[in-house]
Amino acid sequence: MASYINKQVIELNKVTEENRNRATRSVKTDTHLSGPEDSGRRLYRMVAVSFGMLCVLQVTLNISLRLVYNRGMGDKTNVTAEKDQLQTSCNTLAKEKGQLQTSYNTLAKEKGQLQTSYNTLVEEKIQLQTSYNTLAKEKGQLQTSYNTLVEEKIQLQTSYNTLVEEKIQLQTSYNTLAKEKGQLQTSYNTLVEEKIQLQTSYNTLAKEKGQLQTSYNTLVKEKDQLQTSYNTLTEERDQQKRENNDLMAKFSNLKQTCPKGWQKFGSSWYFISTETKTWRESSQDCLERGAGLVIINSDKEQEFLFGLNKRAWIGLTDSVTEGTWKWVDGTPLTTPSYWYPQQPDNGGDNPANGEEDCVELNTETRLPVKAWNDQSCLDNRHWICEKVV
Ligand SMILES: [Ca+2]
Ligand SMILES: [Ca+2]
Ligand SMILES: [Ca+2]
Repeated sequence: MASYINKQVIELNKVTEENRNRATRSVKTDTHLSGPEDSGRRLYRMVAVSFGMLCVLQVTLNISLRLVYNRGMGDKTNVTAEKDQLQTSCNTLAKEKGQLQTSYNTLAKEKGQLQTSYNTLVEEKIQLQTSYNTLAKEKGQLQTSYNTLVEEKIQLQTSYNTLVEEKIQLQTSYNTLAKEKGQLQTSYNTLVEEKIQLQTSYNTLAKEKGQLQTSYNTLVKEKDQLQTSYNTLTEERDQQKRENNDLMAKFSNLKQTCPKGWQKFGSSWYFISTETKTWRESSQDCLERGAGLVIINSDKEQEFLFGLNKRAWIGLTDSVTEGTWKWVDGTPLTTPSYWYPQQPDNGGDNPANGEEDCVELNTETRLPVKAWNDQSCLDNRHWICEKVV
């Protein structure tokens, strides 16, 4: 019986030792693997379980000792020995309990430190989380800025490429302009030289012009004096000529005799036709004779012509402008005029008469100073030519 109890005590010691080691390992493992709060809670639980098991063992030993004691007092010496052993075991267990209590206190203290560290870490974690969020936000903003910058860079690159192309074109234009400028400069230099030469020529010409102008003014003055002298001489010459002509005409008139078929009256000769023609044919005949259709200048001439007793054309017509009578030398009809009553009538609105634009001397009337009638120029009449001598 005693040996059996010893065996049981030894096994209990083994189990207790094993449990204590396992509890220690478990506490260490939990301390490393879990948070400080969970690991402390587990440690507390294991220590409580160990104490429970020790109490159970103590109760079991007391029951066993009571049973052994009840079964007999036979081997009292062995029982005492066994009792001592049990007492020793109990002391050992109490000692171990004290050690476990110490370990527990140490672990509780470490748990408090770990809890403090944990809280510190949690606060740091929160701060880090806050910093992380801030950084994430700033990163987002930076990403947006980066994207914007990338787009701007692309646009700038495009602008840069465009500017490079424009620069090349401008460079080409510049080279062309520089070439043209060189040519223009050459032309300009040539023109400047020519301008200097022209200026020299101009100065020479201006000087010569001044001299010529002086000569011209002198000549103009002399010319004006000569012109005045010429005009005076011309006027004197014409006057002399007119006087000579008058004298010659008077002398010739006195000396000459009329050609055959002409009659002389005053200072004129008159030709009276024997045949009849139209007014224009008659006028042409007079021109061929070196004369013209008669122009009547005075009552005496009118009376002389009336006395010839021929119904004949005279040199008066309004064929150019109806109602405006002119003599064949272009002079207009002024007084005196010798129209028959109610003439000129331009045909008197009688279609049978036609237009009446030429004047005849009608000797069938009785009054010599009222003997003119306008008649159709196409009618045939005698005619009278006059030649002033
Ligand atoms: Ca006359
Ligand atoms: Ca008329
Ligand atoms: Ca008439």
